[in-house]
Amino acid sequence: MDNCIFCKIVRGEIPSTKIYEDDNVLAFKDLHPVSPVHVLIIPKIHFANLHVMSASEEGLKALGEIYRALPEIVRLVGLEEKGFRLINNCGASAGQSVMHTHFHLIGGRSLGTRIL
Ligand code: DGP
Repeated sequence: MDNCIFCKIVRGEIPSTKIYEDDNVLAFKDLHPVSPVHVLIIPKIHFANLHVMSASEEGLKALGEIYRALPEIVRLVGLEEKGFRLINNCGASAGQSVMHTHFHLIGGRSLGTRIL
């Protein structure tokens, strides 16, 4: 996708602080962190959101690749013992501002028991 910010990050056209990369998955630091650890995990293939992604075999495969990479990403950011929150905002009214599926990996401080 030519004008997608995260596709540009995948292609190296916009700089990012990479945490993890493999053939299918990229993890990089969020530009506006809300916690000491705030990493975005994305599929390299463009899917507009999680709902769209989950509706195709290609998307389900890409989701599997993200979950396959998750333990290593968590290890790299030092959250294995501390724990973390994994968030996906799906759609504009859920707060999704970049229309390329991404998961927020958040941790490094107490996040409390409430989701909102
Ligand atoms: P969401 O609201 O769920 O769509 O989250 C989008 C996140 O993407 C938001 O926390 C800020 C982050 N972000 C937006 N543009 C860039 C960028 O160019 N680089 C990086 N590293 N993060 C970005």
